[in-house]
Amino acid sequence: MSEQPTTEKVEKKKVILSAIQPSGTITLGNYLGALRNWVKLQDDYNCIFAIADLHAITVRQDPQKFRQNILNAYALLLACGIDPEKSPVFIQSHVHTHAELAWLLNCYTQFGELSRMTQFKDKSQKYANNVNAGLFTYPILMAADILLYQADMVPVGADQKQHLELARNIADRFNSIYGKTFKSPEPYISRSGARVMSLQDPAKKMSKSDENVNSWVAVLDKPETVMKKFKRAVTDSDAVVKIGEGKDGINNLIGILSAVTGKTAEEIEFEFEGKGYGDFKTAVGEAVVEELKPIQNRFNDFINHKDYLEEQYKKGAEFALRISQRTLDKAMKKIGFIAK
Ligand code: ATP
Ligand code: LTN
Repeated sequence: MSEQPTTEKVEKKKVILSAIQPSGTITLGNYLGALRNWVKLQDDYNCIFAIADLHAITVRQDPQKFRQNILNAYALLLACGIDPEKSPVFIQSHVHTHAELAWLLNCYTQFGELSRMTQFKDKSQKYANNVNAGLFTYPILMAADILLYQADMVPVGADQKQHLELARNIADRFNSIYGKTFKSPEPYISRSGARVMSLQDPAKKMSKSDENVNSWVAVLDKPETVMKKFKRAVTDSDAVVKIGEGKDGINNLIGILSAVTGKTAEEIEFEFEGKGYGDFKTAVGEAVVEELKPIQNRFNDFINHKDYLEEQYKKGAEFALRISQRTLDKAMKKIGFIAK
């Protein structure tokens, strides 16, 4: 006899959605601030992940490199431990509802709100010759990504907090006009690795689109490259391995070592008491190399199985479309569009 459902309400797992742009090669910052946490969340939540390729064209991309970066990002997610059978992984441009909802939400977002986004301010300075409208409306597309899946939580690095607050404001505004349509998402920012800084300018976050290759470590960098980049990392003239004001470079390296080894900052300070920056940088480099080695091996395996990747991103897109279409239809109906 089949089991009777109990009167107890079956606890439904919360929905988690997150995405990463294939705007370059994925960095240690992306890994420690985002990807590594995604992997841990897979058992306890209904996770869905995306490669945000539509977001990436807010900055000019070379077509050939872009295509490669999209596929590499996909393979890297799996290599980090995302299981696409458990947590669908799709490519944003394969799911048309994203661009459609983004248009609708454009009309429920204020110019002033977008003007306050620090990422826009940073990027419009950095790409002063291409301050396109997409760079400005970028957070609206991100809000669409999230709201389409009625996500409860969005695991991201600390730099994305402002965008998430905007997504919540857009959801709340729409809901207050039309009644409950979208779930208001919560940010999920893990403490360790939330903000990895540039190795060359530790006042700035490590960013994969930084032209200075020494400023970031890529998850796929060869061991000797990783070691070289850490050895060149900007520090200070103090020669004391200790967290402190005006010691952004050392603070960052301690943060990285702590995120990778699980040791606390105090333990690290104690371990390196009386030792120079040379030894310390070598230790950070070696720990990062060890962390990345198994990921790189799995990546090489996945990237050589293009059929498998294709099968997974097609399945991911079908799944994503099914869920997201429901939300899009609901929102359009509420606004007053005539159903097809
Ligand atoms: P870009 O340089 O193109 O702006 P990015 O390196 O900032 O890209 P995104 O694709 O925008 O990376 O972000 C992917 C995820 O990685 C996000 O959750 C983001 O918060 C996180 N992330 C990005 N940079 C860092 C960093 N330096 N430290 C911690 N987390 C980060
Ligand atoms: N802008 C994001 C990438 C991104 C994203 C999303 C993150 C695009 N869509 C939806 C979380 C949820 C970033 O991390 N820079």
